[in-house]
Amino acid sequence: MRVVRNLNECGSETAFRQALSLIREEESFLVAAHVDPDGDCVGSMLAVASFLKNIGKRADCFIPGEVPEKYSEIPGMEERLSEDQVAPEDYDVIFTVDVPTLERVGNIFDPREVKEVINIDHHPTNGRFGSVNIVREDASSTAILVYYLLSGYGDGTITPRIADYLYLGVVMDTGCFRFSNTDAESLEVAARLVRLGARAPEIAREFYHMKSASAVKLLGLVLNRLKFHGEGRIAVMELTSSMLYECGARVEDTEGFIDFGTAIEGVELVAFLREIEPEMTRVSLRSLDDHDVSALAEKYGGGGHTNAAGLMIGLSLDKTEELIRGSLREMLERSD
Ligand SMILES: [Mn+2]
Repeated sequence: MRVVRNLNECGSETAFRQALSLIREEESFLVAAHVDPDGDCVGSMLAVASFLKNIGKRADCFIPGEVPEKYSEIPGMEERLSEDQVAPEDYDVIFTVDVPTLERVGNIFDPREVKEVINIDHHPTNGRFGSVNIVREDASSTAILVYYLLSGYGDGTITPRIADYLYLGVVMDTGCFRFSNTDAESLEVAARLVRLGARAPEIAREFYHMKSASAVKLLGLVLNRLKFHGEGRIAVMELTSSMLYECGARVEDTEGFIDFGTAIEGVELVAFLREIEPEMTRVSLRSLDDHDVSALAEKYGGGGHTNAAGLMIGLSLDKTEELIRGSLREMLERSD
């Protein structure tokens, strides 16, 4: 049985130690998230920033671009800086949280032109661009790694509010403890966070389960158009711009739709295609078991994890559907 590893056993003892000494020695920190931030990214960012402030440091948060509405109202988010307000070279340390590549953080800084970068992440595609890299691919969420880091600083660093932030990260990245990355470590860290004051049922409902009325209508349309291939082992979902418009829904309302595909008995591979422009389609991929969708995503310039990945293709929705359907069929054939 795998047990929670403590800080020293976390696979990158040196990185944790270096990060902690930077935290002790330096004064000003910029905590940066990735574009289209998810719950893990937002929760990890707010946890780090809130902790730094609690120990008397100067800490600002930065997210490139828009933030989904449900995350924008979390306490702490109102202080985040936008691209035109942020001056990365003014800080002693830049923390990147859940950020695999500099492109994902909007290229707001060049690692050679800033003092220190602490890169804390769990993406297999992480570019190790930091002066300190706390990167563990087998961690279910970045929030878990932040939990270790903050606990390593000393007792009492994780306030109930910080526990909420970190719990949000674990919940969203494990699909409320259902995805294949849900392991003993995730559950044990979650239990510790609940003991430290995280409001488990409220967070699961507010951020994971609850949807707006227009989102549910849109889900109905998407499910209506769901198609199966490969004897029911592949499910393809599609969303056109006009479907969004028809329901008065926003793109962020589609978060979690793809999980309805993986919930279907017999389905092993799911693609969710979203029309961005007439010749631009966003593809989200999910797989069960050993099917590696990150390899497919990387082939087209995307990335992700074995069982969850994404990419953008400069093709129409129909052309993309053809291409992805073919690739998924091949993936099944190879595995048989
Ligand atoms: Mn994450």
